[in-house]
Amino acid sequence: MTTTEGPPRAAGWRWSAALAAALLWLAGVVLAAPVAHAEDGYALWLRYRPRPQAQAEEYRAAATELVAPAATPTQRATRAELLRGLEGLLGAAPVSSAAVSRDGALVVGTPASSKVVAGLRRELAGLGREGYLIRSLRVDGRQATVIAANEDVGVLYGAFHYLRLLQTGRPLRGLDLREAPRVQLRVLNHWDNLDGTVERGYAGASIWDWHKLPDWRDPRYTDYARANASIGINGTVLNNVNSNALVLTPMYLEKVAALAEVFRPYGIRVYLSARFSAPREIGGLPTADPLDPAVRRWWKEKVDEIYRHVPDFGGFLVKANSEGQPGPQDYGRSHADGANMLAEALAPHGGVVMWRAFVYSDEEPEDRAKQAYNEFVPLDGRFAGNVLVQVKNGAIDFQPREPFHPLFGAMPRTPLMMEFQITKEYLGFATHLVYLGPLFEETLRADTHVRGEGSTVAKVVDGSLHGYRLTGMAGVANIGADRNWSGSHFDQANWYAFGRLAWDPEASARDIAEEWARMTFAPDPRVTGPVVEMMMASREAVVDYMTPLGLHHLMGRGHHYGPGPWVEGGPRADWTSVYFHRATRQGIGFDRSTRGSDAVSQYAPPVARLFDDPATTPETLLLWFHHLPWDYRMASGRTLWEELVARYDRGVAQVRRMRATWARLEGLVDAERHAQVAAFLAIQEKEAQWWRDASIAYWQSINGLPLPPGHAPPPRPLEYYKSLEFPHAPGHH
Ligand code: BDP
Repeated sequence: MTTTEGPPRAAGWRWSAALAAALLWLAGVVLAAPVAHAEDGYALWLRYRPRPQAQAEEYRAAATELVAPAATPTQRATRAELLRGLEGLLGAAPVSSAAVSRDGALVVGTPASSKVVAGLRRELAGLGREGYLIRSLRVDGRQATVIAANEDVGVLYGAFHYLRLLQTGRPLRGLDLREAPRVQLRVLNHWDNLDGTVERGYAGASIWDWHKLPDWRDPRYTDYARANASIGINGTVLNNVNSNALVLTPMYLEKVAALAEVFRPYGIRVYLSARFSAPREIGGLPTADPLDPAVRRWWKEKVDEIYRHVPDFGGFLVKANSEGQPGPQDYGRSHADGANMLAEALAPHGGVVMWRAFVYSDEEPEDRAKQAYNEFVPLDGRFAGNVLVQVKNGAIDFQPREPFHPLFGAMPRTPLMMEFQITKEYLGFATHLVYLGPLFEETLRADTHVRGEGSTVAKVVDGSLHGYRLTGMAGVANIGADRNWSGSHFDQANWYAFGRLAWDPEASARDIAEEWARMTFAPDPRVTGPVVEMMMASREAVVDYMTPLGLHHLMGRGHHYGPGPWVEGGPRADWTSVYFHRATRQGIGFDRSTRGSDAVSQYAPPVARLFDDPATTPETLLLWFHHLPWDYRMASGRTLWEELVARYDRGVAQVRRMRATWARLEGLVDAERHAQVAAFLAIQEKEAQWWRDASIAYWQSINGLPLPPGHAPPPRPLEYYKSLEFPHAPGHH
């Protein structure tokens, strides 16, 4: 029996062993599957997913207990964030303790809230309200990590930095970090309307549910505040610059107060866009003249009323005498008169005015790029001490590429604030993967030369060049009610990069991308390597397929979706594409040299000289500053026309490469986010091709030139591209 039964038994054993092995393998696959959670993007870069076993153990040993005060709302928010983060990352939260009792204590606080930190008072000097230090040291003979700051909000920022170290897989030993923001006001500008729509918003409706406020405080507001605090953003303008005076009425002020209360523990102040004509619209006055005593009194009382609702109200953002908005010029007064009136009302409460320099007049025959400078430079030194002038990064309007705005460096006696646009109005909306870090960095590192070499825009903005008392940076938000906040997973990186650069305008866009990718996906080089490469190449790609070689403002009329280089006519010349590209049978480009509109002379002489000569103008800005013949010889040896075509094709090819790179990440990135990014990249490729084809078809209709060999002709006639209409494109109301 044994002998006869032997083999089958053995076979049976082998069979079940194989089955068991297969089951084990399957179980392994299932257990090792990267995510059981829904990865819908809601968590942003604060995902706090478990670290691999070995690292989690190392981290746990460095955070065995938490010694953290919980007496104030900010202290409680800090403590809650640390517990939430550590629990997520390490699988278990550290024990809470009133004092250091074991090795691996994490001690957080200010000199007022922590005895340990009180001992660090001297080291905290110079860090201000918001700075912090993170240090490994010994406390009562125990090994500890201390997050210390002068004020609670600094500790909160330090806690987020500490969590970032864990999220990005950095070591926790021998820490000695010291950080303080280089810019004071780091502010989001929401272009949100009271009816719930968002001007230039591509992430759904407004996150502010005005109708249900103040009684319903959506928990999302707290997550919004957490996300902002995690990157150092300390202010938010709730409503559109094209503003509605109703936001200043008591009913809305109660709603504003409710939001301010949610944000306060996170160090975020609330600001409002003020409509200049509010005294007439909601105040019953016959005028809004800033020099009229009744108008001044009205604003003073209004501001006092706002501060009764919101004691730490930040101040006003104002778009005046721009694109039809009311302003002081309606009464023959200057921008300084208007700003100073509001500043006077805000000053006793510590509020500021952020007065926008985005002005240009439809009656003005002058090059639109020159108008803000012409308007504001003569006012330098005439603004009250609590006014900042907020200047867009470039002189036209948030294009894929613009030279830095000539106002930077030109108003040494007026704090100039940077305004970037995070929402991608002119860069493909939410579906195009375009990382804006390189665009922001390019502007901030540009050298104005106003005080010799090294007078970068960053040094203007952080106040170090001219000794500004106030400093600020604003970002037009890309946040909406979409589950993933920004309309696409990768657009979250632009919110992130804005915050990090506002904190440190000299930070590197690549480092920020790396940090974001580690937190948002995983600190795994197989993922972050390709992701960062995609991100870093993406901005140049969009420039190439939309507006290469310094071309600008060629997007569809009004909504700015898709190509529209043929746009002409209508209410005003400087809202058309032909105004900006000036293409003829002979040549293309806007002559802003000394022989043309002379916009170059608004820059400091070394920069002006560079931009005045096509031979020394960077090719990336060539057609911004020069009108050149189609056969102009480029550095590559190609003619301008050949180069233009090559750039369009290079842009499309880059998007194809991004798609291929992303496809290879399947399985390394959770399926949910992978699928959406893949689908969006397919849209981007289709639209990049559309941009290229439509643009080339149009230029050929003007210059009559054949395509250089090796470049495919547009598949459709120009008339087809011109016939496309998008009456309900998002963001345009
Ligand atoms: C442009 C937008 C417009 C804004 C304006 C502004 O197209 O919707 O109102 O800028 O910044 O980019 O005021």
